[in-house]
Amino acid sequence: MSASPLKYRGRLKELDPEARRRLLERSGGATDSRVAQRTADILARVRRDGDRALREMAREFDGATLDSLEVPRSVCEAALASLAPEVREALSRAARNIARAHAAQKPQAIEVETEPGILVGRRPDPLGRVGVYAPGGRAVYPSSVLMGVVPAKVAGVGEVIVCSPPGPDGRPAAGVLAAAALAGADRVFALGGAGAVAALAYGTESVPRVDRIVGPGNAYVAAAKLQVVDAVAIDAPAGPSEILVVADGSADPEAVAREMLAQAEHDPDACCVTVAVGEAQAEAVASAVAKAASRARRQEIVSRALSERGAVLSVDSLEEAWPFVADFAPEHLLIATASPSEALPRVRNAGTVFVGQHASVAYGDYMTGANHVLPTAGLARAYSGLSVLDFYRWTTWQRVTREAAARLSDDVGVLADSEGLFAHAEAARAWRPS
Ligand code: HSO
Ligand code: ZN
Repeated sequence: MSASPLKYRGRLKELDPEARRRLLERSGGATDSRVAQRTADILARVRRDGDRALREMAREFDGATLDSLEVPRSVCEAALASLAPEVREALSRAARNIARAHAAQKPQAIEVETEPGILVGRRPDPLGRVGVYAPGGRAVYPSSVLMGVVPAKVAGVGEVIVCSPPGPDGRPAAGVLAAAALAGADRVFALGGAGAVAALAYGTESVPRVDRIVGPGNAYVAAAKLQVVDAVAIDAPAGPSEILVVADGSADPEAVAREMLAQAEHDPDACCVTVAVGEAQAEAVASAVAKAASRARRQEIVSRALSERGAVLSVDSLEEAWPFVADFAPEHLLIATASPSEALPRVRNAGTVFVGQHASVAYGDYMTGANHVLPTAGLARAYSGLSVLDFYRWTTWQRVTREAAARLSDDVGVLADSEGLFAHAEAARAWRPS
């Protein structure tokens, strides 16, 4: 039998504080001070030199000489046309399901009467222009382009711009271009890294500034997003992939192992953990993981992820698992128990939940219609996954009848006086009953 590829194997209760900290305090490296400094330099360069800086950076970082920063629509259409037919059809099916799920989540305008004659309302207005970032390199995922562009289009965003780093040929990956065309992106730019974020945040001669930037990226992209929040809205910071599986005795250890491997293959910094009821089941999962890891196609990435942060921990009962789920706040939670729907209400702080062992995370990554751009590093405590709501801002209002104004005047005058704001008091009292 092969040696355990896992960093931690034991009882959850007996996990030492250092190990627990390592599992719970994950981060994507965006706040690393060297990354932050280099990112700040890039942002300043793009602000100062605009397109010229972007061209220089394409040469420096991507080895690409760009004639034009923008990729013509015809090139994206051609990329879509030359996809293998089965890939194009599967991608279309994914886009359709994402559109359906997100259309059903569109927000509504509301108005409530807080007192007779006082009406407070709000209305969702689609953003004018958004940028969807799509990484290059190891994480070229056309599926992620759909996850950003389709909900934005469903929300009615005026203009959706995709940015993705060019290869040496000066163009982003063909799959990214194809997905952009399929999802209906309005414009595509061959721009990557912190430079792309700067261009979207501040605008350059050829890149228009946007109102919000979404989509995952490497540590530099994440750092850049955090540094431009005074100019533009961003999505939840997202780092390396994560999965937490909660398994009872009914789970097939091999199915659990497959799910661990599927997230581990994303990134050597991925964090993959199973909490299993009973030592015997934990042992069965650990050995299934070892077996699966030994024949993983993306061997190096998988082994590094599992040996740095992989864990299979046992609990005495399911009850013991839920507080750990809430503390861990995983990007993906898979509930592999006999009654997974009963467990769902017990879940706090998960980016997205897969209910039942056959609900493979891969289905959600590609096809169910749920969004796979999700908070990581425990941020699921407060942030939600990308949704149609990210593509609106709210306009609020208050309507006040003449009679209601008269009834507000005295109390508002009192509060304004008490804050020493006398012009406020005068404005309020002007509509006193005469
Ligand atoms: N699991 C990844 C998303 C993804 N999976 C893209 C396959 N392609 C992060 O949530
Ligand atoms: Zn995935």
